[in-house]
Amino acid sequence: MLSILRCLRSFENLAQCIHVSPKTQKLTPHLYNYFKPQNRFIPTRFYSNQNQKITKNAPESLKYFDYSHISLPGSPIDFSLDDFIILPKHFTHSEQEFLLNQSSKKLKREFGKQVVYQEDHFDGVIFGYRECHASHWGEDEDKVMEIFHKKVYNLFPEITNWLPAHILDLSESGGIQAHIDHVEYSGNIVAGVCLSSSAVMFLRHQDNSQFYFSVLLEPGCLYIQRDTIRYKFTHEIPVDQAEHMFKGELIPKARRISLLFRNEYEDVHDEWVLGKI
Ligand SMILES: O=C(O)CCC(=O)C(=O)O
Repeated sequence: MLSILRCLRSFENLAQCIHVSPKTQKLTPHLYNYFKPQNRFIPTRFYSNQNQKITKNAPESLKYFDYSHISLPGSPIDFSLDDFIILPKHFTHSEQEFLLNQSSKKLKREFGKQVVYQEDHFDGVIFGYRECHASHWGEDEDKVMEIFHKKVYNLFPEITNWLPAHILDLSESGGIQAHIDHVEYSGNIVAGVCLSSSAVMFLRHQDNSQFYFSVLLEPGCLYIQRDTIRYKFTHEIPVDQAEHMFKGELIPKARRISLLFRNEYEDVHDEWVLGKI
């Protein structure tokens, strides 16, 4: 399974799979539900986008977004910034510690006691990392699943078909180059639990890399890429410490563990992505 994900991850390989014609693209009824205010499954106070209704809590969440490169004249308009969501401090300190501990144990069972990072992914997307799928969590499985349900799965009542969680351990010198997760490997949601250190993630429009926004992902946050951002924007975490600038501040880079949650691929996503309907 991992090798499938790996070989499909490269952005170059994806280029021909993710052609979306802005003229023909429409939201399927299924996906459209996410955009209807009454069906939003995350409280609106967490949203931030260009046409947002700012609620009293918005400045707190806006702290984590830098939109200064996203409103250029002539920029593409085939997306919604609502489709990248950050829930800061979503996990308590004890939940973070517990998940970190469980992830380290799982990585140890998978790779042995010695921590050896792979220098680069064979497709050249990830550097200085270890990763594995985690469908089983050993003796504390029930507690892990309880947290996943409470803090991740329950935010998406319509989704029942989750792939196994994926653990990514990036070393201090590691990073992830710009890519879009393979569109036929998983569905329209990619949710990430951030543990142990902060990172700056850049999201660039697939047709114009100068057209981007960045987000500050602090430990304890949950972030969600969905629909237009998941399909039309690449995401990256720079290898180079100097590039971890967020709103003029250098964010120190350290070892970081993330847990990634993806729903299964369905034809309905495919139709939307390929602009068939
Ligand atoms: O670690 C993260 O938050 C991002 C991981 C990622 O880009 C990926 O697994 O495709």
